[in-house]
Amino acid sequence: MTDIKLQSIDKGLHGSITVPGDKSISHRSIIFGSLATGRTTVRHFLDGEDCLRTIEAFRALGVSIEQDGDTVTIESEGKDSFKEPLEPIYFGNSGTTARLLLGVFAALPFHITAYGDASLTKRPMDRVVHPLRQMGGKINGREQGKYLPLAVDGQRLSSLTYRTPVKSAQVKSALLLAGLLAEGETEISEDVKTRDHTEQMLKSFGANLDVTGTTVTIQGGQKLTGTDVYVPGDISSAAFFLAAACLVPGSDITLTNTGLNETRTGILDVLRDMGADMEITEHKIQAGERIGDIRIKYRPLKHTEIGGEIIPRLIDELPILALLATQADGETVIKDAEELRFKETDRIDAIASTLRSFGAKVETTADGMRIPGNQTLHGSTADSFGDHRIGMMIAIASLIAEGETVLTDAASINISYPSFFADLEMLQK
Ligand code: SPQ
Repeated sequence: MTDIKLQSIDKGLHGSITVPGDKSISHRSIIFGSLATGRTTVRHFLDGEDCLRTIEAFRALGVSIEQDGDTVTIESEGKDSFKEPLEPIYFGNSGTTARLLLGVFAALPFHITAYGDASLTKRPMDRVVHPLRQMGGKINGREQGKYLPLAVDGQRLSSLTYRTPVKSAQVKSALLLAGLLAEGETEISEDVKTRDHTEQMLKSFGANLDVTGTTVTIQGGQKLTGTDVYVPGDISSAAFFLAAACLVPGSDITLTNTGLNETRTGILDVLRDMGADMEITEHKIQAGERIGDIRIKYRPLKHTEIGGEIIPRLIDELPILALLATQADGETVIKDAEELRFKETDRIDAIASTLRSFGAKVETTADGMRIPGNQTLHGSTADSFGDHRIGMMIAIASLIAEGETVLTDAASINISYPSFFADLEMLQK
């Protein structure tokens, strides 16, 4: 447990930073690099706790993975060279590692047991376990396999045609991975498009897949070839500083080399809608991922309504958007975001209780919240509840709260943004 004391600031944020690599893309670079034959070099990899769990899982399968700062080199002969792990695999706090690797483990000829930390042990795994069982997967655990720890008896999987009942890129990705390792053609459809990094990366590792609307079709048995991956800055990490610039008068910052994949840029659409003073310069596409610089200057924000198809495009940004809403010119409504209840914490409750501890009014609903604007925040002792995004939301709130804020369990921020406080300090110079 680490506690950090924070104060409000009276000078705007200035300067330019590149936030660490995208967490979703970093995980996938290790997964696909391990499944591929040959060498994969990953640059600007996120050296955060969650992604390290994915590296450790593949090392336990015998894959050679070397890490030197934010460069990772994977040497693999593909899945046929994997070995049965001798110890249970630890997924830590990482939902992405757990869901995606269950899709891989289900298809390997091994017995593998896996477990997670206290938070992950409460998050539902049946959303991937049920469809994997339809493919012939044998996965067992508490409450019919709903929760970790889980025991996987790898099988030869058959193909699947499936419409996902939950808005989840992790479910889609787990099933595409299982489909890649299965026999026959697997077709996954979703009602609303979720982040598509798995699809982009499959293509850059040489796989063929068809994407038509919100349906992805993949032929099993395809071989992947190692490649080089550059991981763009994580827009979900950038979001905290985009918000800080909108909150602290006089701010003018630029976040360079940030991922601009359209399935992740809902936050930019909402900020524009709220009247943010923002300029985006897109300069490259690498391995299907759009990358560019975002310059943002302080300007008071308007209230808004966030719901419908945009939700999966900004799901991880809702904690920081809720903080912004407290400073907008009227009531902001967030709806259709029931998935927030299945994250590292129940984020609807965690956001509300955190903002209330700063003295703000928030009304929660089953799938979102209503947040009045023009609220004065008062420094508070606030716990991250072990949730990195709540921890960073508290740190940004402290910049405008009257008096001192004490952030308890600040270490959770290492999950996705180990250099968060160093970057915040840099923008205050
Ligand atoms: O990996 P984890 O713990 O699930 O991380 C979170 C986060 O806030 O970093 C969610 F708690 O991001 C998920 C995201 O919400 C990462 C992700 C992915 O990489 O595929 C997809 C989203 O989850 P889901 O449940 O919508 O598939």
